[in-house]
Amino acid sequence: MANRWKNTLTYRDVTDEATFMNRRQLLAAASGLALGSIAGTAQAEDLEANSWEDITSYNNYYEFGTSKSDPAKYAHTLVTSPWTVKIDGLVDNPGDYAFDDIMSKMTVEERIYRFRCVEAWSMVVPWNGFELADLLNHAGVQSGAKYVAFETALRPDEMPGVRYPVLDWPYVEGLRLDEAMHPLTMMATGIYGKDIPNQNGAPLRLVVPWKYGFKSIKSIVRVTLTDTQPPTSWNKSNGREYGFYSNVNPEVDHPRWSQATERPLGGGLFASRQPTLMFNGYEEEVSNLYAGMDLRANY
Ligand SMILES: Nc1nc2c(c(=O)[nH]1)N[C@H]1C(S)=C(S)[C@@H](COP(=O)(O)O)O[C@H]1N2
Ligand SMILES: [Mo]
Repeated sequence: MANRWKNTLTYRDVTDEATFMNRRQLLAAASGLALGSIAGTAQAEDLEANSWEDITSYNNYYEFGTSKSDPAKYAHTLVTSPWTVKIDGLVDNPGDYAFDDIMSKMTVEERIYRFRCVEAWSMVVPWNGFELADLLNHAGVQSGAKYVAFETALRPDEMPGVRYPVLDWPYVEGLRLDEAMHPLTMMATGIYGKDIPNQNGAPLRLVVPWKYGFKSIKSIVRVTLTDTQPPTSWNKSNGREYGFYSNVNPEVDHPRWSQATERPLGGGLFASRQPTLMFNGYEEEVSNLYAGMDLRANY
């Protein structure tokens, strides 16, 4: 079923948050379908998205500082246009891809996903973007490729946070090829039908909804297909606490805190915590990727 993951709404249908909600309700009523429609379990619950304000004012983007309010304050200095993504390694068509050219070839759709940070807060985001698989297929993945490595821009003049050695810059991440090709895995370029704000990773960032948020690397300038597992920033920084896989798992605690529950953003100071779901609620879609794997050893 080729279209199972596609939503009928694109960012072009959406002008603002209010219209978005109305369109969504209208279309749901008209089609008799729940329009979280994209991702199986998400659809069943008809997820309620967090507000634009929540999503764009409480961020992790350490290149702009380590407090949650820093990215919204400082990320405006990042120049995101023009933007080029180098795609290299084990691909048929390596090269420097202009962001605008990528966008002209990709199908932008909307995906309402749960997003769970390893720090145990969570939100629901209506992303706009395209499937990473489409971009990788466009570049032509060679048969020897087993992993995909990602790299964030490193621009000291535009990123005040990289003066501090909090992480080994540039921020890097990686996925196994089958994870990268999974239809839930997307490159996000918008939120609520608007261009993705700098603090959320403009002009394009990865979104892997069943993994802890730090896997979803922002402002990507390089995508490399490799045959070996690539290094990842948080694993390099503290390998005991942050593994390569980092699948959301309520049964495997972080060494310093429980992962069994989470604090939904926007609920206010006294909002109750909610239980964290296996693979962040995407178990049905992704558990087959890890069949037979010890998820405690491969944290
Ligand atoms: N380049 C880069 N990407 C990053 C981070 C970062 O510090 N730098 N933080 C990660 C973490 S820990 C999380 S939870 C998410 C936060 O995304 P958001 O700010 O859009 O909610 O981005 C991830 N991607
Ligand atoms: Mo995070």
